[in-house]
Amino acid sequence: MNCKILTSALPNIPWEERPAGSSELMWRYSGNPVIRPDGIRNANSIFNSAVVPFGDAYAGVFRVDDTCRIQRLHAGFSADGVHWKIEDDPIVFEGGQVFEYGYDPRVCRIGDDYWVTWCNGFHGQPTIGIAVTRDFKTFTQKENAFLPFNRNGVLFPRKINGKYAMFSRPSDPGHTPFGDIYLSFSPDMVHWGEHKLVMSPTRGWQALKIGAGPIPIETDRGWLLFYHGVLLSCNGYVYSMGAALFDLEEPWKVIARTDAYLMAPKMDYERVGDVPNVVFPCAALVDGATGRIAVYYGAADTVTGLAFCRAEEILAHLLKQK
Ligand code: BMA
Repeated sequence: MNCKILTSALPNIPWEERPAGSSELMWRYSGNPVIRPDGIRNANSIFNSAVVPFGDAYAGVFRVDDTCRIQRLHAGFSADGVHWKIEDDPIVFEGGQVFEYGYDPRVCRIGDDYWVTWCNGFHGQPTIGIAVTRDFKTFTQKENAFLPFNRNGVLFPRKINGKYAMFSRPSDPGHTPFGDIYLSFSPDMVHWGEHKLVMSPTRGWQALKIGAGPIPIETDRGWLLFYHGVLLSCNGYVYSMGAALFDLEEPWKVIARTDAYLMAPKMDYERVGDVPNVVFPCAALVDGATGRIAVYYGAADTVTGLAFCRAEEILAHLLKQK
């Protein structure tokens, strides 16, 4: 399929070709999991984390649950996107905002700024925290985007019709047995409004709730989003991954979405861990020149895995489903 990925080239993207004999649209890195808690001081687990190109290397913000089992955010750096040095100490945000715990970060580059959004503990309740950095050393926390309860705040990498845009997933204070993806706009990253319902749960792997994953990828066919969907089994929640495509200028309009998942818990490290049966994507690297995509996902709330796909194949698959 002929399509254009409207992002920069990233020749040193971590990459492995689809294994011989496989017809999967998304395949796992053979060296998974790429990030484990071993060797990071006081780390119980590292998962549901976000990485971006930074200079000619990579940087990221990582969810590290510590040995008190409090969710913290740590910065990390990598030359190749596979081998990571995660800081031993959590990020200490400047800006004087409330930060009681932080989890499931996303990082979005807009101009020279790297915006971090995450599920922020605000007087005991989850909502969407926002901070900005230019060097992954000093982070300035801004006002929360929304009132509690909310999770999975995911920014768009450019303004749309002159405004910042963010997906989010209104929730409850607990483990939220429901959830739709909404879209909100802001002129200044402080005041958010013009809320729109984007997508709701449907059936099977995405019957219970859904939430946006990595930063949407701009293509000439629309915004490509990887997202998680959840089903409730007799043993609890199962988190899988799908993709959807949205209108470029009115991104609350769904062009297509996957009915079958792209990836579901299958490997031992996805099935066994602190929360079993979870693949939870939070970041994607994209090589705009070739359409290669590397998705980072939390596995069983314990470690972080890497999976690969090609944009033109995912777009062709989505457009066939229309
Ligand atoms: C996220 C977080 C986690 C949870 C997970 C599955 O939304 O709430 O704490 O276990 O989903 O990875």
